[in-house]
Amino acid sequence: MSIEQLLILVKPDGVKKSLTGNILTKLSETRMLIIGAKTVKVNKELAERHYCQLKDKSFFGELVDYIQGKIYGESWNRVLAFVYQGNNAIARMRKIVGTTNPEEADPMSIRGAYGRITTKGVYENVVHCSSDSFEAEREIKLWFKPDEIVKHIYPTKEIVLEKEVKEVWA
Ligand code: IDP
Ligand code: MG
Repeated sequence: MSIEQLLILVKPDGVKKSLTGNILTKLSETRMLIIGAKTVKVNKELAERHYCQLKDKSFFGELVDYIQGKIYGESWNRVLAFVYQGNNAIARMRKIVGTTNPEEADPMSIRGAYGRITTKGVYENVVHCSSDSFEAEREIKLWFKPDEIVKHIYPTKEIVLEKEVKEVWA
């Protein structure tokens, strides 16, 4: 048994369909800890970096639009991002999340219950779940800063920034 962390995203279709509560309830069956959580408006750069391994696929452009919530309009162009931690977390979460194609996913899984395939052929499968420990580390470091996560399994370092422009409360 090994302690793993992974990235879960409630994708824009999950946010728009108001499925966040159902999804988190289902994921809580694992008794894993949420160690990071936030709402993110996804820009093109983040979308492309998140899905960089799929850049040669025919559906890449539509996938990048999908994770940005482009077809859903201004109120819904966001995702909810979570870092979960637990024993063998990735395999256990993937099981509850279900397989990539929502039509083939176990109907009791999140993707099987709530996903759909659009007429353009995009798998709108409601949630993202890291696929292995290598991807989990890459994705967590892409989406979260160390101070947004309350437990660290990857090393961090301190750097001194000068002339950093930062938005603060006025
Ligand atoms: P995963 O999300 O189960 O890890 P990946 O192969 O990493 O699956 O694909 C990322 C996302 O791209 C999927 O969750 C799904 O939204 C979309 N996708 C994957 N394969 C296809 C496909 O063959 N057609 C349309 N969309 C796909
Ligand atoms: Mg994947």
